Amino acid sequence: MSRYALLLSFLCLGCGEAATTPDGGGDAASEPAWSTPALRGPEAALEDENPDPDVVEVHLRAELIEVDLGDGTTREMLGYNGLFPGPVLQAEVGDEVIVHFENHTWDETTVHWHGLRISDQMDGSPRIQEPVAADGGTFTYRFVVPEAGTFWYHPHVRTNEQLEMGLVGTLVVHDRQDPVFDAERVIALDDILIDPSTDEIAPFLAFHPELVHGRSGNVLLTNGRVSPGPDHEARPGQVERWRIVNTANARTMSLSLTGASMRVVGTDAGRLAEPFETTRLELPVGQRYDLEVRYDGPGLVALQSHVLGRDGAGDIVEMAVPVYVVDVGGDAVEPREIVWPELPAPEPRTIDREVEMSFDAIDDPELGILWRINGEAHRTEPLFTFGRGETVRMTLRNLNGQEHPFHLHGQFFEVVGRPGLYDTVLVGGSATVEIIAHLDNPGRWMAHCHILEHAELGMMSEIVVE
Ligand SMILES: [Cu+2]
Repeated sequence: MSRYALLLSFLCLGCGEAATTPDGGGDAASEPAWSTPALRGPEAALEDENPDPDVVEVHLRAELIEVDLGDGTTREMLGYNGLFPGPVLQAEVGDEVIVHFENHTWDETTVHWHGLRISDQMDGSPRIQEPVAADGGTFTYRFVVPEAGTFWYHPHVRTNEQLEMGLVGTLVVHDRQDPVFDAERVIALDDILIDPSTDEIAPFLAFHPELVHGRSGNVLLTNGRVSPGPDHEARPGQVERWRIVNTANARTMSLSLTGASMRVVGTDAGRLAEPFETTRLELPVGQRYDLEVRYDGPGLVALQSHVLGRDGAGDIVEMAVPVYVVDVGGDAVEPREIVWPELPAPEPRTIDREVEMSFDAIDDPELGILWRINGEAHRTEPLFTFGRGETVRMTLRNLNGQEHPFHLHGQFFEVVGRPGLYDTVLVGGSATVEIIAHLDNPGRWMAHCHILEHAELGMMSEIVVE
């Protein structure tokens, strides 16, 4: 099936069904008492079992679950603690987090804490951690969360399958210094590929386009549900913080907001020193943005995803599909300024070393399509070894036309020409992107494409920070 046919069927799925999407949060009694208002988003119901205020201790269980994506069909998927997406794990900067993980699926797995600069022993890399055995294996993850921001968690074994099947969750690290908003919302954007002939999740790596472009779903999901209606509410004058995560296998989300003004206040590594306004956000898989959304007046506010589809005349056009809708109404509240505390100026860094990574593919006569970094697929030896604290300019060269969201575990980097720090950056087709990595966290760190099919087919490497 062509990409456009897939999108067409997604559009039909999205508009034909009357989806009801519960707001996840909102029940004040079930939510932890954070300094910020209760988080509204996918099932913010992960109970902290430890009375120590500086320790967050939880149980996380990967298991087979029945899921209604909001299209009226129940499918067998995987979930954490019975949920797809999994529960929001919340902590504060400096907290110790203890996760008692149990694997009740049929496949071995790990949990990777995407974006956290923690020990490589706790990073979920199957090159370091023996994967947790199927059918009852356990592992305790234990780490201190070093900085505030919007992060997420997912497996790192057969990730293209396990994540698409439902093993994904978000992780919010709060900072008590941050201003208080009228609400915080976690918005996890995803897509899923449903085989129209079976109405089940389509087989993996079975079709050529999936090997080449990664797996593009035919159903857009927001917090695990299709086509959410205006089932979130707010009042004119209110200001909210939206934490947006792209958890798809491959699809870069192109986003806009109608009915309200937004400014970007945070990137992968947490808040920005200088927030900026924009009308369109490109959000590759793996990456996050924090938005400050201000409701200037009553009406519907919609976060829209721009996708290609066919119009009534059969022409391919870009369509803006609402993926998160807030109904703003009722009495207006007094407009107010959101004041962020001053961020300390970052230490100036000088570049210690320059390296290059090139991305390409070959069609191997025996193995088929292989995606490569510096001419090698499935590299097992470290690509580079650096000293702790080094600042390294990495030139990421894409030698083919398909895009690659490059992700480096355990570190943050600057993207030249852009504000903020990141752990994931989109390298467009035949494009070159320069990043300046701050290699402050020692360990062996995976460096790979976050299009999960590309990673599975070889675009996976490792660097060492001594
Ligand atoms: Cu890629």
